[in-house]
Amino acid sequence: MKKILITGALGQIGSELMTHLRSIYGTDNVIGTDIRKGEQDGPFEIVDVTDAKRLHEVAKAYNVDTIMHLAALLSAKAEEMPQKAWDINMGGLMNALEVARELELQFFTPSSIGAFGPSTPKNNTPQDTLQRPTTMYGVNKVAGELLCDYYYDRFGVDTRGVRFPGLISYVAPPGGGTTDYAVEIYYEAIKNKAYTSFIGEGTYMDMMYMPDALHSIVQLMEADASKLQHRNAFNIAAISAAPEDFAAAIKTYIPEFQMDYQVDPVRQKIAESWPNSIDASAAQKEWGFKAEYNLDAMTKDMLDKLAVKLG
Ligand code: VAH
Repeated sequence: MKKILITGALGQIGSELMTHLRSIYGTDNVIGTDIRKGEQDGPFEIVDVTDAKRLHEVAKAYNVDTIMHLAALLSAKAEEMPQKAWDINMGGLMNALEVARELELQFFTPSSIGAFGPSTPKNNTPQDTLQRPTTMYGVNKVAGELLCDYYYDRFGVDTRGVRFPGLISYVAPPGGGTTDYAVEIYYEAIKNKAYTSFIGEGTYMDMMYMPDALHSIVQLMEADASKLQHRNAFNIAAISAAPEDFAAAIKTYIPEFQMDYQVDPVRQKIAESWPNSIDASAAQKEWGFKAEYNLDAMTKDMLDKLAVKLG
């Protein structure tokens, strides 16, 4: 992996992954693409992943050896517009896989804890288990996992992926996700010392600080392929927490912080269909995955960084 094209490069993961990869492989070796132009300190192209021809053209023109496909609609947005979500999440994925097959590229795309459903074991969810998600996003993620396995088995494309928990970051805010509350709470803690959570008390989900997510992508992509038994959907995990756990962690730094609840039934239903905690032992065993940040360390870093960012 040394010349990389990222789709969805202006999104929550993409924007930080672009910077992270450029710090490792060099700015000119990481080409960002998205449906709109952002301010860029390196190569950037406008690409809509539903335009197969354009995606192929850009990958070929830059002579990349890797595609990191991040462009997607997240869970809550996908429930608002399920047909469009299918087009983007599945049509875009197929186009990206076809480019990887035709140009013989290494391939990364994330799955999610959203690939599990209400009938999946909720606590310490196993790597290999029942996956009957009840959201369009979850259907997309399970189908995506299977499609990436197929492209490896049938065409030999070196596809790899992880099931991300809810990701928390202070750079590009998420859009349209169920776990977005865990990002918003930090912004509101700095701005107003108060937050109204749209996810209810006692609703546990697995979460992860963005630095751990970025490190896991590079670690997996550079791992010895012969050691990988689960290529496209490694469970990874860091912090199993509910809204009240975030509030308590914030209060240790901002004692006057207050939280109340105004539950959004759509996102609450999605959250309740997902696991409470995830077993990441396969990733630990096959490629040495290890999260560095716990809830307290993430909270301290988020509040420090947002205090500067928000002035
Ligand atoms: C979402 N942040 O909320 C994404 C993620 C596990 C959650 O997939 O849809």
